[in-house]
Amino acid sequence: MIEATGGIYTVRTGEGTVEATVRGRLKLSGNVRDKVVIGDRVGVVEVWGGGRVIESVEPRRTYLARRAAGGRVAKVVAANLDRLVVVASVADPPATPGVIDRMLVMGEAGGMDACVVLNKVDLARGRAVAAELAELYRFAGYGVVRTSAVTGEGMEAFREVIRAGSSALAGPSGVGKSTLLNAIDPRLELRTREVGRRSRAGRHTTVSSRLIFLDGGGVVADTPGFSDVGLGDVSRAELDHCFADFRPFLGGCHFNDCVHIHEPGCAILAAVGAGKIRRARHDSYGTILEEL
Ligand SMILES: Nc1nc2c(ncn2[C@@H]2O[C@H](COP(=O)(O)OP(=O)(O)OP(=O)(O)O)[C@@H](O)[C@H]2O)c(=O)[nH]1
Ligand SMILES: [Mg+2]
Ligand SMILES: [Zn+2]
Repeated sequence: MIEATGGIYTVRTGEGTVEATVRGRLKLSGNVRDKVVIGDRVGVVEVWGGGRVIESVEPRRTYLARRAAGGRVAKVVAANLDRLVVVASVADPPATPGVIDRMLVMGEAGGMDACVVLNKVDLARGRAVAAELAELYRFAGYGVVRTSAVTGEGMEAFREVIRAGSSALAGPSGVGKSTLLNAIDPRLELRTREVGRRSRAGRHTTVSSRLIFLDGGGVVADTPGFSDVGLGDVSRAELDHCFADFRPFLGGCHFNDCVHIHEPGCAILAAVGAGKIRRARHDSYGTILEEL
């Protein structure tokens, strides 16, 4: 399913795209709990009198789940995407590791590959800030691309990331997600913020969800509401697995149920002490753990 607007679902089939509705009870399987989202593999049947109905949803290989601001339950907004591209800007607004880390967790929790794009390196001190952040995330094991949609720096590398398979872009409002996508496929004409204009918090221009098939290859999910980084359905017990740099050390703790905050014999704390895990990453882990 590639687009959902007001109860009408667009589905890609062997013979092109068709529109369908969901009526009655959906046959759900595996990890699919409630509804059909973009990226879902669905079964469509023709019904008497014409028209098509989605009747089943296949288990999801990956999912992107988020929680609305103040909401309690996580909502899956896209399925079966290969990667989450975490976009941050080095200034205007300035990136913070805390925000980047939360989004990386969001990607890891849903089984997606995660990588980091540091945009707006053209701004003052931009290259220095980007170099520091790039070092931090490469050390943690993530791919990092540094870009400027203004000068074109890094755009070829960004295109390479997007060209393979399917991606979702996540990142605070104003970091340049739409601008970056427009730069690699001008046909898209995604709305971007006008210069000098502040976005009003809580307002999103995108109301429908869709998968965009890019000119140069690659598929990108366009989903509303990604300026908010409420984590999805990550459990306390799985949080440590969502930090790529923790994984080599997991299982080495003295206590089986170690949460890696102050337990004796903790392999994660030992790795932090030995400089194998950066303290900033462990700080983010602690902050997120407290919230879950
Ligand atoms: N200096 C500079 N400005 C940029 C760059 N990329 C984007 N911008 C500007 O940043 C502002 C926000 O860009 P958008 O693409 O609308 O940001 P977004 O991430 O899509 O924001 P939301 O849709 O609100 O989530 C716009 O004014 C862009 O022109 C860049 O590389 N350098
Ligand atoms: Mg945008
Ligand atoms: Zn531990």
